[in-house]
Amino acid sequence: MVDLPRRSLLAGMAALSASACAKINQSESAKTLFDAAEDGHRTLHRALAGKQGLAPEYTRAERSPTFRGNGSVTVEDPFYKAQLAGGFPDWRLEVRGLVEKPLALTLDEVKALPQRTQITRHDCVEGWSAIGEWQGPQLAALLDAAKVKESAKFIVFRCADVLYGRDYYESIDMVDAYHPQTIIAHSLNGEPLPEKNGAPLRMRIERQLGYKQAKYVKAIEAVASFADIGDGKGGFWEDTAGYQWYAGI
Ligand SMILES: Nc1nc2c(c(=O)[nH]1)N[C@H]1C(S)=C(S)[C@@H](COP(=O)(O)O)O[C@H]1N2
Ligand SMILES: [Mo]
Repeated sequence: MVDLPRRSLLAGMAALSASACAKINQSESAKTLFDAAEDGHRTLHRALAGKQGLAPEYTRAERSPTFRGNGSVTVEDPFYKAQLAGGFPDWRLEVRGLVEKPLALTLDEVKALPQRTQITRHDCVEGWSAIGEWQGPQLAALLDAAKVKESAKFIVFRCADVLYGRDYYESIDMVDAYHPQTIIAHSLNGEPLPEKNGAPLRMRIERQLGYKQAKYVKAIEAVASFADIGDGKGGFWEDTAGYQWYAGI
């Protein structure tokens, strides 16, 4: 029952991004239509899944033997490189923006929060999937600790890597930010995250596609709008390739 709408939505999205996306984006009226279609997809997806519906979880036996790296698989920043070599002793995860209590947490502090472990399937628009076991605190715990203000409407993830000359970033709305399966993971299959998969911390937002799963997260920012960030579309691939901001599976 649940699988059927999920598959047809994914197939529909793949068809849309493969064929129509680039052309549709060219005219303003078509752009409005495209946005309306995206809103429609979000509404439909939320209606089908329920506001806090869970993405499927799998057993340990179903985990993929290897979890490939995609997009950036290394980070060039010298501070990052030095930290990676030493186990990230001086790495800080910032929680900032529209919050009453900005935070700068060590990796140990992130690991000391209540943890969630989930075995989920990652779907990349490029046409591959992998099942992995992720562990980390729920994003909600960090947002609650920082006391996010009422005026915040989105959460932006700032990453340490530069891809094709641009800082990678992503953003989600508050429904996904507080979703129980939205975690900031420090481990994959029981081991600290390898560099290729986003060490030391990467997002898991399980009801959305691969490009939303920001790796190398150095800051979590609560904002009222992402119009002034990057090209204003809410993420690296949204800005550079016209990918949909809401990438529900
Ligand atoms: N910071 C950052 N996050 C990123 C990317 C990236 O290049 N940089 N690539 C995205 C894409 S397109 C996918 S499919 C997944 C890949 O995650 P993996 O490398 O762990 O397989 O990370 C996403 N998050
Ligand atoms: Mo991807």
